[in-house]
Amino acid sequence: MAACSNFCEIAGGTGSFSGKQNDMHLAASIRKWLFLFFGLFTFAATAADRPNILYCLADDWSYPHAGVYGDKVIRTPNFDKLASEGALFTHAFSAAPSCTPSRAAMLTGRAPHQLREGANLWGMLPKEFETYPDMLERAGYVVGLWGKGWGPGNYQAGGWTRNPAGPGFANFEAFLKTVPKGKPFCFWFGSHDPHRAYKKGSGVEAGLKPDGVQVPPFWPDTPATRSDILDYYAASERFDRDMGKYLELLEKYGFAQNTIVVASGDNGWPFPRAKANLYDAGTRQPLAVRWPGKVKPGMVIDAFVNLTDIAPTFLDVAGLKPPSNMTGQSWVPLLEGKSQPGRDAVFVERERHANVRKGDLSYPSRAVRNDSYLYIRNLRPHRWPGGDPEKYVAVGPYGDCDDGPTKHEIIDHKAEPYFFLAFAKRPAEELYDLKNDPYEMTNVVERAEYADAHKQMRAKLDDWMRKTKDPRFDHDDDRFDKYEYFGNAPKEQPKRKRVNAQTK
Ligand SMILES: [Ca+2]
Repeated sequence: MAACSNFCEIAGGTGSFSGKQNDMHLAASIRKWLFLFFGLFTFAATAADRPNILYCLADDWSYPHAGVYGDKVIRTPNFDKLASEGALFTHAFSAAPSCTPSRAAMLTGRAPHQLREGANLWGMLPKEFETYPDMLERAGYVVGLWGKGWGPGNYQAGGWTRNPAGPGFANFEAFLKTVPKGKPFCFWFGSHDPHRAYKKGSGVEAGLKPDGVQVPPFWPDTPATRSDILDYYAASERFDRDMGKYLELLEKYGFAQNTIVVASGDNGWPFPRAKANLYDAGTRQPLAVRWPGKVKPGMVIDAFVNLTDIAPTFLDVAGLKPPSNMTGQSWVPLLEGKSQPGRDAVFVERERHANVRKGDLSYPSRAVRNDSYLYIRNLRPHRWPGGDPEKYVAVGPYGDCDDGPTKHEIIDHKAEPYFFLAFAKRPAEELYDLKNDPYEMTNVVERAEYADAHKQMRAKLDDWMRKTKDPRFDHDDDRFDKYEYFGNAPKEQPKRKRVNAQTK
């Protein structure tokens, strides 16, 4: 029989054996064959149902700057709608308060300190670290990117022939037209907003009113600061409007019901004591996920999540098992309303941000944040946290902080306590009691009443650094200071060759 001969070939049978052993072998072969047949059938069924993935990523957008979080000034109707149709996260954090390592962590699902040169801004991502777009592409997804993907940095130096976030397209619609019928897609919308520079007064021009602005108490509350915040808000609103156009295109092409949409920023807002710092203003992120038919509309998820979870989440959504070397964890259980172990704290870190210290030095720090405390360990406390007071290479004095009116309000007038909080040298350890000090302004690490909390948080961080093989767990390991910086070269050094390095 033809069917039998096919079956026998698949089962590996030769027809030359007999008796009990033969029966057993035959039964095992049938099981193997049935497994193969139904296994393939199941895979084919799943493949057809695999959702599309759209990631809308803002650049330097902070929590809680969206209407849905209660901000009374900023207008973010699209993010708010996305959250109301899906899940809103209240405790999402980027892995690092800096574009390149934060994006590298999203793409690889691994903590920046595991990514060698990938831990630094303006570095490179070694090709050995696989990214989720590549893995999804191998599994049959069509992948694409618009705007800022992984970076800034030099992806060619890492061995890549395209941005690690995927191949670039002129726009989302052009990409959608290339997706063959029946194939799932995964797209990365990398907005350049609300990254600086801003047109001064653009917030007021956009109709935003300075009166309602909540100025964090670690900045001077002046008209210049308020105006600077409004300019940042106007740029954030532009991201929201652009995201709205993406959502409209999903509707237009009939993809809205079978696409999971995720929206977040990559690191905190570009202001003093915010971006490039491990305080919440540098790491805490807006995050909403819409997944029709899967996520209950209006869900609010208070569990602690890290954007390192992006890669394992997207793989899980696509029916793939995340590799065991990923430190991130899929959000799918949380999105299904289940609880998940390990969601009571996040770990954040920073290495070299801009090249702003003599000798190309980093300002290495690690931190653990839970509901009660933020504990930060500054591993080279004799260095300037915001960069040297004299310009070295990038931006200007204290150049880890992007240039802007709020920064000038502080450094031009040496305004206290703001200068101290943003730019002065910091102790080796910081501990903030978040219930009593939500803006993280009073370091209580040396107070006797916090001795137990200090000990517990320190042990948590030690455990994480040991478990994830953080090179800085060896206090003398300075490898992150020595990796090449692919941004502008210092004046006293010859210009390095830069290939297609991104500008932002
Ligand atoms: Ca950024």
